[in-house]
Amino acid sequence: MDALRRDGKLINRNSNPECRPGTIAGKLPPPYNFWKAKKDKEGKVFLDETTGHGDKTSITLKDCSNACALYAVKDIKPGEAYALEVAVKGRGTVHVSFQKDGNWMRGMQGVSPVFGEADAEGWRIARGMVVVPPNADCFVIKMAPDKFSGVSQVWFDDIHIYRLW
Ligand SMILES: [Ca+2]
Repeated sequence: MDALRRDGKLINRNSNPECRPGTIAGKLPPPYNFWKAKKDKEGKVFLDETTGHGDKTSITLKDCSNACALYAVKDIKPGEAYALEVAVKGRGTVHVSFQKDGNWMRGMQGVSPVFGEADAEGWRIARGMVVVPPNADCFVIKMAPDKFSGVSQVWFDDIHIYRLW
């Protein structure tokens, strides 16, 4: 993927892959969003301006029992393929699910990216490929702590989506 990026053959779809701050301090900047269960009273999802993958900003989830950060990739067509890269620090998970007209497509196979080795600061790169199934018009990247790890905080950064074809 690095070679394709150098050659300019990858078209980045994300307007804010580095998670630069938005206009409201601490809130997730566009195009990011989050979901949190009502019973998850302790959990916090916010922009961390002290930690990042090569910079000082990332999305973090702290003390979350049932929450995830979200990035919806819209205006996609069936048959298109996308490469996905996310830097993850801590025991975080990355999943992709599809939508049609704003509704989740049930029974649709999600995509779980594969993680590389951790760097000196504990960041791992998750990489995956998404092929848009029939009828889907949006896919949503869900970033969350691994529920079974007991981890208290995870970070996500450098969220790249590249159109392959
Ligand atoms: Ca960053």
